[in-house]
This record gives sequence, C-alpha cells and structure tokens, in this order.
Amino acid sequence: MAFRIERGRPMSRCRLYLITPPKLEPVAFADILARALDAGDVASVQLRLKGVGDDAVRDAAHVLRPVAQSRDVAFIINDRPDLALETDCDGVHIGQQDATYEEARQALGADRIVGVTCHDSHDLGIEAADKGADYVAFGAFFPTATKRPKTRAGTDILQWWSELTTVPSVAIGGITPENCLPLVRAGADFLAVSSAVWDFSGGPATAVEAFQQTLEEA
Ligand code: TZP
Ligand code: MG
Repeated sequence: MAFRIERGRPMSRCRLYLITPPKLEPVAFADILARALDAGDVASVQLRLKGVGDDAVRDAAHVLRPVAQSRDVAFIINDRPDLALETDCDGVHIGQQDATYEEARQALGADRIVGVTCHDSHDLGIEAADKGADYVAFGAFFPTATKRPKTRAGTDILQWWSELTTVPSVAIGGITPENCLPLVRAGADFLAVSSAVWDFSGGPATAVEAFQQTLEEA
C-alpha cells in the first residue's frame, strides 16, 4: 500500500487531493475516477459521501479504493475512522465534529493517515500537528456550493503554516485551476478539490490537466 502523503513534507511541489462528489454510483464513477487519475499527478482521493448509510460507503470504498491504490494514490475516507479501517483504506479525514484525533489514531494505528480540518484556525492547526496529524486542512478559500463552510480562510494562514512547520497543509474550498495559484505560492502542500474537477466543462480529466499545468508552472 503506497502512501503519497507522509509526515514531514516529503515533496516540495504542491499536489492535487481529489474529493469525490457527495453522491455517486460507484461502478460508473470508477471509470470517471480512473480517467481523472490518469490525467495527471494526484496524491490522494477522499471518499466523501453525504446522506448515505454505512453500506453505501463500504460499497463505494470496495469499488474505488483499488482504482486509487493501483495508481499509487492514497485512498482516504471522510469522517469515519471505523469504516476507514474496516475497508483497509490509507487513512481518514476528520472534522472538528467527528471522532477526535486520538480516537482516529487509536483506530487506525501509527501507519495510516489521519488528516484534520482546522478551518481558518492557527490554534487548531497547531493542536492537530502537535498531536501527530499527517496533514491539516484549512479553508474555505473561495465560495463553494459543495458544502456550507464554517469559515473563510486567506492565503496568509498557508504562508504562516509553511514557515512554522513541516506538517503538510491542505487548502480546500472552491479551488479551481484559475484561482489556485496564490494558494500554491503561499505554500499549500495539497489542493483539495471537488466540483472544479467533477463539474469541469471539459470533463474531469481535462480539469486535472489544467491543475497540473498550473502546479508545474507555479
Ligand atoms: N470543506 C470545506 S469546503 C469543502 C469541504 C469539504 C468543499 C470542497 O469542495 P469544492 O467543490 O472543491 O469547493
Ligand atoms: Mg466531517
């Protein structure tokens, strides 16, 4: 099982972290995901399903995890350390209202990824990093229809974070190929993107290519 997100800022270039659409049909989406992952350098895929039961998450993980992992892309589940472990995923992404960091780490052990939403908070970032989070996520950087974000963040938090610590940062919220450059230049290690990839006018693979071009030029 290959991780591309590891503690200690192993890569200098900012990379893509794809978040699945909130609703999907796993078998149909598997092809879309495969084409998106084959279009460029993607570090991670987060399975983020909302308003579905545990079995739907299990089914989706069963179908989609191999699509990611066979391409050396980490496969992470949102919200649920228990399901991440049960489905043998690479890790979990927890929000401040989900399981605690300690619960997630206890469930997943030292080797899997635990990423933590830290909104626009310096204190939450430091707390998560001190405890051992593999990455901290800040946002939302831009307006988004995918979720009603609790906070808006600016590039200053990314800059401050990258000068303070080697724990990777994930920027999230309304990120597109057109608006991402300041986040990359401010020191984001990953760009977490959902709608700008899946709803891209030219299709998801073209969106990944567009992000890739910006990331390479940054
Ligand atoms: N958390 C903060 S904003 C957001 C999440 C999960 C949504 C990201 O999706 P999009 O479509 O890239 O704005
Ligand atoms: Mg959550």
